[in-house]
Amino acid sequence: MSTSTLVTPLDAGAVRADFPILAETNERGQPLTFLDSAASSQKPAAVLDALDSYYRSYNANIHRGVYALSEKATARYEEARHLVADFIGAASPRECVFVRNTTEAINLVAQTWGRRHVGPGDLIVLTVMDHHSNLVPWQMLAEEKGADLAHVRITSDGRLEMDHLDELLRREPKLVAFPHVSNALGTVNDAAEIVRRAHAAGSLVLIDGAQSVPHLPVDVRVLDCDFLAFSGHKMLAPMGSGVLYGKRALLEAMPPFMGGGSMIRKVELGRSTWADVPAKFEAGTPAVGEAIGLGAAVEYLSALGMDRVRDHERELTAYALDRLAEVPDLTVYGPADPNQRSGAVSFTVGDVHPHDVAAILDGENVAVRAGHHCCQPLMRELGLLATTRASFYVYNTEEDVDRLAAALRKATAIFAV
Ligand code: C6P
Repeated sequence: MSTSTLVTPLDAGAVRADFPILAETNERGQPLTFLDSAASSQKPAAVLDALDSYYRSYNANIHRGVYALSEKATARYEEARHLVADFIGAASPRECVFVRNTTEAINLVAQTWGRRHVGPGDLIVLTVMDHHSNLVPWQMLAEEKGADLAHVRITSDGRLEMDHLDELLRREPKLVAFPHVSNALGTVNDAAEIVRRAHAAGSLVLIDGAQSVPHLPVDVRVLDCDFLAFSGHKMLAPMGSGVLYGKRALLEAMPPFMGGGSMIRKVELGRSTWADVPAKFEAGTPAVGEAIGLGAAVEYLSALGMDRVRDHERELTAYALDRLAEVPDLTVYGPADPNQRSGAVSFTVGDVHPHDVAAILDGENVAVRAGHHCCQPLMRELGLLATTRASFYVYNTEEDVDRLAAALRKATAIFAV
């Protein structure tokens, strides 16, 4: 994790100008304070333009047309794969499979690598803080195969209990899968250390990067993870763009996920052989414009610099934690140290229902998320049904945090907390 002070800070004010939606006001003329980027980020003009330009000027199916338009679309789609590979430090673009989102990426691994390699009595280690997307696919696999699941416990401030991880690793799990950054607690887990320990125990490792790849520098060769799953829509790219990174030898040895066009080498009536990776995992017509949009998003983030993105969010989070501490009866969950957490800040206000808090904030055009954040087991562990969550990104400023704090004070006054 970088604590660089050498780089010039990110100018969030200037960044905002790149996001047309942030200039919108609601019907009461209130500016939009968008604090729900952990659910899905806004999109800069560069991404909107890339999508628009694909559909307006070179929309065509890829990999099969022998005409200029299709060749251009194919080239841009594969260019986007190169950009993504560079962004996460993959050894080759072939290690990056385009999928719809993190959920699909994890299901792909569970249904291909998992079905082939996990058998009765085998152990898969997950964590109590996992999103449903990294719980349910493994539950489905475990049920089918008679395998066992175990979950690393968390400390009272929402960090993984590394001693418990070590205890579970002594059972030599087939796979350890965990969130790099928790969407509900904001915890930044020490991914490199978890990978090191898991590999020493002979396990493969899948990192759920849905909340890390958009927000901090992630290099798969530094982390040495076997798989990394992430969603484009949380990192400035269009919905329907996502990536599964896998080490090439693993991807090559895995059976296909879905069968159909594009993923084959030769089809006979009774049997087929498969294309090379990554095409083997990209059955059917892909989301071409969306992948090209992801390429544009990655270029945009790279130009900002992921160290600067991380520094900006850390500082904004520190500022937010101070402002939120001034709101009566407000409890923040997750680590107190901004160095150990992301800009996803979950909180409750007295015993006011988190949805009611979010509704009052919406009245001020402050957009936050309320609910279990697809982390029901974690909420149960915290003794909660739900939290309200504000989450920050490159375009958020201290002014946004001030508006959040002011709206929260209004909520506490209304509910007489
Ligand atoms: N979290 C939120 O927190 P998809 O829907 O496939 O793009 O991403 C799923 C996912 C997986 N892992 C983590 C850690 C996540 O945070 C998410 C998505 C969103 O608001 C929606 S629940």
